[in-house]
Amino acid sequence: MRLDVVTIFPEYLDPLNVSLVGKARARGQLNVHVHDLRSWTYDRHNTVDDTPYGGGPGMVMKTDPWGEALDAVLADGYETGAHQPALVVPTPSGRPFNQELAVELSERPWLVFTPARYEGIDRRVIDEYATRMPVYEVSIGDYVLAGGEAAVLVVTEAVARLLPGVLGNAESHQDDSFAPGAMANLLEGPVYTKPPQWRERGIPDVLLSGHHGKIARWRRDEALKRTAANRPDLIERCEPKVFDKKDREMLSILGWAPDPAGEPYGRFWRRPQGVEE
Ligand code: JD8
Repeated sequence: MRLDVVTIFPEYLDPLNVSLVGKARARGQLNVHVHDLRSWTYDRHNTVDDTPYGGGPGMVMKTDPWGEALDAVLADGYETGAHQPALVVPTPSGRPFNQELAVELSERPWLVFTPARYEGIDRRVIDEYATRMPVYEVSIGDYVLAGGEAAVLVVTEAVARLLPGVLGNAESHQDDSFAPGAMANLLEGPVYTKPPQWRERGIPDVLLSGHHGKIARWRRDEALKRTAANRPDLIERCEPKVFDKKDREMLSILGWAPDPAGEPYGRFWRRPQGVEE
């Protein structure tokens, strides 16, 4: 996979030289090019922004630097054998980035990221390149950042770890939480390692029992507890058939029951406080 990033803060992307993405680059599994947008400005101040038509706060990123940058990046990619580019535009108004979208992006041969600053990029730039390639406008969460570079780091890591051979055998993404189609989309439970005692704190006995069935059950129960507490929406979204008898027992303890109005195993719903089953 080839990744291009056009930004006014190229140094913001330095983390792409280390850890999982850095190793993938070193192995040739990922080909990353970071470009300074100001390389395509020709005035004394290397201007990339201007006041918004229609007035309003802030500044808008100008068409010409982006158009020249993207044309140059695309030409270089094609010349070196890259194909089927897709534009990835981080924006708070974009499609929520999730594991399903990470999988979709990981299956593409070439991603061109356009992290903006200010109030964003003149819309005509996106509209222009949407005539030539798929455009993914993505948001990494319901909060406002000052620009799109952090989103590029997030999306790149989530995508890179899905590329064949990037994760070692011991780190498979097959059982990821949030993996599309996962049997039950639950959050990860707690993890422990040596030493067995730390500041008067020990390890749950079951994890030291060597009983794999009991360990698996304990881990599942802990995942259910954590998901019920932090992301009840993920439980409501699960097909009830993904929960076995023991899951249902734990869900009932946690205040969940199959929807009495629906099919015998309709979507789970939470019993209102104080209502016994
Ligand atoms: C790109 C400029 C700042 C946004 C005026 C604040 C993503 N989940 C996310 N939150 N924020 C962004 C994001 C913010 C950006 C840009 C992404 C470019 N800004 C602007 C509009 C309001 N300022 C994001 N992914």
